[in-house]
Amino acid sequence: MPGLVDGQWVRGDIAESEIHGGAFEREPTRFRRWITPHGTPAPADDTPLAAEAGRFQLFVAYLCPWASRTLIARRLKGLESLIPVSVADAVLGEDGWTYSEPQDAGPAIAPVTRHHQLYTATEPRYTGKVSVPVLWDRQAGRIVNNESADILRMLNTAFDHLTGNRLDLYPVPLRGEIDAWNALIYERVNNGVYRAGFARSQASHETAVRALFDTLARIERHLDVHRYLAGRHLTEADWRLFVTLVRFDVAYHGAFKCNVRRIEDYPNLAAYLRELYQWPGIRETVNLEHIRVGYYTNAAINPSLVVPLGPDVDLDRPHDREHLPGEGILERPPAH
Ligand SMILES: N[C@@H](CCC(=O)N[C@@H](CS)C(=O)NCC(=O)O)C(=O)O
Repeated sequence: MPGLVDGQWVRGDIAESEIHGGAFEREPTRFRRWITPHGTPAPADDTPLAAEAGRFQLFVAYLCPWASRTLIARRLKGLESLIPVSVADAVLGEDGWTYSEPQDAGPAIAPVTRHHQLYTATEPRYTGKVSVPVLWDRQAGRIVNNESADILRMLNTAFDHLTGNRLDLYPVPLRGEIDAWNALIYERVNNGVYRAGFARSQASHETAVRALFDTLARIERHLDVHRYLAGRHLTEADWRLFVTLVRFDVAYHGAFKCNVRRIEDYPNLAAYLRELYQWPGIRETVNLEHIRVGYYTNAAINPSLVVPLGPDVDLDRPHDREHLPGEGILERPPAH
């Protein structure tokens, strides 16, 4: 594991339970409840909850690309004062994700120092992986959802009536393109680096690495003539790609052996990465030190736990992407 078995914490190799025949296969996510603007009149366990300021809390780790995309949505959608956030310590250790400062998680449970406490509070006999991000219901003392793709979608719309923010990361006219990019990028890039890094057989590693670099080459060509993945507008697909790109040279290139090329070696991808990093509010969601330390202290892939000092990356250099037409994030028309 490590993880919970029948509500008890069990130590072990990270990702061990997700290795099958030498290949890494991500465990499906378990808590998938939704928040919508008004919920449902008589909430049962599987019906949507109503959006409310201060009721929900995000638990994240800066290492984690999946958590990172929820932090980005929280920032872009202006939800910082409505959804408090708790950030785990940099290192995923024997106790899983931990919080050296006890985190207030609402009146229903005692302050949390171990991330798995959120899981057992929700389901006392929970068995499975204990992951970030978690979207937590402070009032009920339960996990709402621990699937970052769902959380991203919820934050895009559920709180708009409270914030007045109408930015749309998943606009209807672009959904076909966004879905196609998401499918390709999830499989070969976001999860591709994990399949490369956690592979226990040469063949699984090579398959993942080839698919990863073929896809990066394809995106590099696309970005030569398009400002963003879906063209002129920044969408969810870009932010889902960004979270892997920003970790790539610092962590995946070395720790996950994805070392055919660096992102820095692709002119368009490197410039695009800088543009997204420099987008207002985004660099504050990225902690390169946590990323470097976090990946290299994973004993399953780096038993010495020695953390390299480099590489130096400078994401603040000019991005020079203004020559391509781009209109930023689309706004949803005001509701009538
Ligand atoms: N499906 C989840 C995956 C989250 C995930 O795998 N998080 C990793 C960190 S990047 C984690 O917490 N792993 C804990 C472990 O493997 O024990 C999502 O996208 O939200």
